[in-house]
Amino acid sequence: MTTLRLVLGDQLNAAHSWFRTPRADVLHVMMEVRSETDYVRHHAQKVLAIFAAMRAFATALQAAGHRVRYLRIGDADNRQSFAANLAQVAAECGATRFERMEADEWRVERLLDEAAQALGLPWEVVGSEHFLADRAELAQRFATKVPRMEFFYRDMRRRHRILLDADGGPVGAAWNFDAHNREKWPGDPPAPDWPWRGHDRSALWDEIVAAGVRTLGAPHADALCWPTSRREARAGLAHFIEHALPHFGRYQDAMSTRSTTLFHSGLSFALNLKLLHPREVIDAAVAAWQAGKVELASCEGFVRQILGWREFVRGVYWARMPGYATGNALDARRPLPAWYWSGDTRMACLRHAIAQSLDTAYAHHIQRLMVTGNFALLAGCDPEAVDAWYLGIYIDAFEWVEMPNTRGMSQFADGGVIASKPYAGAASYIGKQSDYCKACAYDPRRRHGADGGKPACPLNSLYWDFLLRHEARFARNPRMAMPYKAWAKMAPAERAATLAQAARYLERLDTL
Ligand code: FAD
Ligand code: DLZ
Ligand code: SF4
Repeated sequence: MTTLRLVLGDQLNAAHSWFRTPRADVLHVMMEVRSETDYVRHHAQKVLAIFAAMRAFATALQAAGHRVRYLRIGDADNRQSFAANLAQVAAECGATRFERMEADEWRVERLLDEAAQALGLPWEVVGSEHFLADRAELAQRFATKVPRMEFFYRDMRRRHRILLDADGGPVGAAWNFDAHNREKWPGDPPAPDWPWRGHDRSALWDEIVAAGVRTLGAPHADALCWPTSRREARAGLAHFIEHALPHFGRYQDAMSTRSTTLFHSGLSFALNLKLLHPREVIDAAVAAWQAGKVELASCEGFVRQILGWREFVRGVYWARMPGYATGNALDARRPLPAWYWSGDTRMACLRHAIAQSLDTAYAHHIQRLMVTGNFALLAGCDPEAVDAWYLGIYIDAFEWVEMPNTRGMSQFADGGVIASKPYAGAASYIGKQSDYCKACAYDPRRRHGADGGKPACPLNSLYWDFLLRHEARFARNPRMAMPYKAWAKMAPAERAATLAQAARYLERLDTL
């Protein structure tokens, strides 16, 4: 009697009840497969880090006495898909039963159901024992109406008794300290060092290349590297709590050419692979506040991301898939400009955010939302292409979290399920939050023309063009009242010149 248990590349949860006691009648199977490396073009560092983490996890399981069958990407007997390898390994070991954890992606969930049926064995799906909200319950709660994240988050605080006072209200008498979290970073305090360094992955990279996997971006970054074991992830968490969390809240929305990561944690990869549990991350932040090491605004701002946004987008994903994947509420049809794959644009903000993403597989939230996402939104780029770009390029990109953030929050392609208004911004926003505009070939103050100096920042005219294109949808949204009023007050000649400028830029997006 042998039970075959599948462990996916993003299911590296050593604390899962499966791994409590080694069992001679259980064989765990893990596999590096072309079907997963190729369904979208991933960043080289993402493939490297996932495979390295999977290998380290398999080794740790074996050392703890568990039986593991591990298929490497270059193994001659690797049939390069979950279904084909499962059939092969089941036959090899005479499996009498198949078990797997819930997959986080809808696509993988469907194909594993089919694979299990094809095996013809009794089978069971168990939870991944990772998230704080129950997926089925959320899917039901969100099926007809998705609440605003804020209300979901308050509910999560109450349910999990996080940052509550003795009466069950929020500590500090407020649920939200966002108003404290919008500062530009002047360069001081200095951003802390990155906690992870120095993996030589060249041998693994050779294997990946020899197997024919096609990737994007740089395979090795001097600047950043990613945690591939629980030990490294824990060390990174401790480093973040001590060195970055004290300033996290204040500079959460800041962007700078002088620091890639500022005061962000870089923990999304470890969290999404399940090397870290969200509760332990939240508890570490709360403990730092309780010990007086960080202000409440920083602690709450960080907890909100994990207890709020991360769990919320997962709920939206599972409640709304598969339809969510085809949403295009703003009917955006343009291809993504070619420079999204090279960073070769004269717009300093986009050049910096894209070059950094290609180099490190990382950009922090505001870069993703208000630089690369904002441009694609304003220019009306097809959410299909935008999704594929985000899913490929970022180290932490798995569809359950990438898609609601991209299609929903950033591109408004879900028609407002996640965001109550589009995250659209012009140069004034970028200038307020970053030092990008100083080094730009474009003039952030101009809406159109050049007058012998720098040409007008493309975001300025594209911003108004976007608002006008979607006036019927957004003009009555109270959160959008200000810009529409400002447009109404603008002189007719100024409006015409702005829209004409936008049209000229839209005709040559690839050359901006
Ligand atoms: P920190 O700023 O240190 O935040 C702490 C943690 O909070 C993160 O590690 C992450 O787990 C969580 N978190 C923060 N914001 C969000 C959010 N909006 N949704 C879910 N979790 C959040 N996050 C991913 O994990 N994978 C993605 O593929 C992804 N794609 C995104 C695409 C777009 C267009 C946008 C706007 C955001 C996306 N995010 C994604 C959310 C967020 O940008 C990243 O989680 C964050 O930048 C990761 O860096 P960090 O660990 O340093 O985050
Ligand atoms: C993203 C990814 C990649 C690139 N490669 C593998 C792999 O070879 N084997 C594997 O088990 N998982 C991989 N993953 C993660 C999966 O594609 C998938 O995204 C998640 O398991 C579903 O949440
Ligand atoms: Fe970006 Fe415009 Fe500023 Fe240049 S001027 S960095 S394009 S916002």
